[in-house]
Amino acid sequence: SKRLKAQKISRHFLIGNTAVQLPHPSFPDPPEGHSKGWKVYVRPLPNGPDLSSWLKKVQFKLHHTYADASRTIEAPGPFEISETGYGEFGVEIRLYFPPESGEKAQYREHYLVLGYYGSEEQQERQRKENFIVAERVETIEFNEPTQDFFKNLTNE
Ligand code: SLL
Repeated sequence: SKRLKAQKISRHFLIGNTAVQLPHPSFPDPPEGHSKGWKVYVRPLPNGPDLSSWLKKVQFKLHHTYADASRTIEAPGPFEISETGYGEFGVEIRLYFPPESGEKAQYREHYLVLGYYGSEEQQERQRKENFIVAERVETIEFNEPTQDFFKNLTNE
């Protein structure tokens, strides 16, 4: 459909990972040598609206040491991958938008954080809770959105 010349619409969301030290009940029977369990994700902000009004699918590309390194999650998600492993690496993330948007896929990267980080206090808490969160707020901008896409975005 027609593009709205004077419009620009942006959306905020989270990209990040959580991680735990194995053994852990959420990751039963990990492969030999895997010391961490983790999730990498694209998520709404806390209490924010669902992403599926503008996000059609997400492709996560993992390190080549993983079987099926390319993992795709379709809307409505949850747009996340749960895995175990032994090392950190950059996850390539491709965001795909609905066909009526006429938007090309967008690329992001998230470098997995599997070790304790931050201040002494923060690291102490991560160790005690056996839980790490490393996430950031991302913004996406749709310039001159199509009429149809704009309608979906503003009806969410
Ligand atoms: C490192 N540069 O050596 C990194 C590479 C590789 C991560 C990390 C397990 C894969 C699998 C895995 O954790 N690969 O066994 O399926 O720190």
